[in-house]
Amino acid sequence: MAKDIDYSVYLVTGRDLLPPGKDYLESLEESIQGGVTVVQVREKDADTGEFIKIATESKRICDKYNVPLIINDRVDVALAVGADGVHVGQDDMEITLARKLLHAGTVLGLSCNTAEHVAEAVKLGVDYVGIGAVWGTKTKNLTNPIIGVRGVGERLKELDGTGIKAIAIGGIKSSNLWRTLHGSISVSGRALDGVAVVSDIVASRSPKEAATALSNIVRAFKDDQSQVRSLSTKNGVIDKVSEFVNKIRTVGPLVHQITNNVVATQSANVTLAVGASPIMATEPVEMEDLAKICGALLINIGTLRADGLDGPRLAGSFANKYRKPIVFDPVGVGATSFRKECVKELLDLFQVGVIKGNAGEMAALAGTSEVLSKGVDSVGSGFRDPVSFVRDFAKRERCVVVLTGPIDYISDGTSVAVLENGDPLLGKITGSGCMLGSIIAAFCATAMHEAEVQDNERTRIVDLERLFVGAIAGVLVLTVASEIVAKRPEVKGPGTFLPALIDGLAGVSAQDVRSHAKVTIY
Ligand code: 3NM
Ligand code: MG
Repeated sequence: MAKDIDYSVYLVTGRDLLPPGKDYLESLEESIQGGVTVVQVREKDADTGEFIKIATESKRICDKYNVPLIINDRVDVALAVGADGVHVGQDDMEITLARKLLHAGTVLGLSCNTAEHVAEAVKLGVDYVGIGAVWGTKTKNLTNPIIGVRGVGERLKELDGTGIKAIAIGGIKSSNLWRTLHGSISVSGRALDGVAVVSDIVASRSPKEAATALSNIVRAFKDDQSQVRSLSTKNGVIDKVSEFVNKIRTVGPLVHQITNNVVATQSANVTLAVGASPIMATEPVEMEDLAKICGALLINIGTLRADGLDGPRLAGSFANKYRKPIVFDPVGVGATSFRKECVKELLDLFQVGVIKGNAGEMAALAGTSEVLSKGVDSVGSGFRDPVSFVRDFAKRERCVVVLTGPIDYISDGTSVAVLENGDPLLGKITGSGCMLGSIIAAFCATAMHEAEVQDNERTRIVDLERLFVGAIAGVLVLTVASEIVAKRPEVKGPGTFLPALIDGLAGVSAQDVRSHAKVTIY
């Protein structure tokens, strides 16, 4: 039996990346003190004697902290220093031969890029696979394609039913680590066991801090994964929604919104009307301060400019860092390649909690031509099987998905809520979808506030169960309010509907929502 290794923060050494004046062994020791759980000594240019010397010195430090040591590529060096394992690449010694030469119980790891590599690793019975490259990297000349977090998730699925551990490698940093871990969970629910990192630790002047930042995120992620609740019966959901509608005015969550200039004023007004406080800020330098104090972040790309991307980039990264839910509204994403590229970049940079869009936007995001869009509006009636679509898409994106239209579909990847409320006038004013994003963000903030208070602990970065109810609450409050005010005598058309809707949102009660809600949960 191979040794049980904690793969959480897997340091791969890279002496050539050390900052000037930083000693290799000092950097290694500091990184272990920061939370590195396993070390791979990787020497691509050293002669055998030098490699053995470096490995021996490294092992002395690893032993002091009881951290396992793995040697890259060289079975002879591993044997010479008594390493715990060997990591081989696709072009290195065959696993069966390495196994034959090494002592029983030596850990064997294999670099994998393609599905075939993983299938081979399973057949050969390696102890772990290193999947990559996830992101671009300057540390190694990549000969295989970058696979992204979704590619990692597809490789992970191939490991179902095996005991093989998995780490990801390539361009991983604490700034993209939340997204790396979350975005790579396979559709079967398999998550990474850890991440392998070179430059984010080695090139740092303070490798201890760099390793601590990585380690904190991996540990928090693993804690999150171990606690999963569910409350998806219809009554359970409506009870929770009523509770949030009652609670939002007491909580009064601050909702940071980066939205478009067509709707900014009315979005701020509806946020106030439902009982939350809006702050509409776009300046990159204030994003960290805002992430600390706000209860949720809304990012709406409606009038995004190339020179305005730093705001959403930083806001999203800091929202992940401070564990605030992100509601993402990819307005008109199907319309232009600029929008598509922005959305792709942003969704790869941070982990969102809710994605909201109409059928055209969702189809563009999911990469299907089943639904066409014209500008920001969706064409036709939507998807053939919207229930399956939202469930699969939510599962793939690891977040709650809200598909809007005459009927709204919401999923957390497991349950699907079908909501049939709303008045046709909602489709006759501009920005009702954008308002919905703001209201969903306000209710997600309320849901997460409850988590903080009840659990008296760090909230999960994507608490699917709570965000699912938060999203349903947001949709119900807007659509029920629209039904109520559309019947008022002063409402004669879209122009009089908008102010009446703001009044309606300010007055809608938990009882109104309960009595009007047309909800089916699948
Ligand atoms: N192997 P950094 S990427 C050693 O894709 C290595 O197999 C890779 O370095 C692979 O953390 C890589 O600095 C380098 O990006 C990773
Ligand atoms: Mg190699």
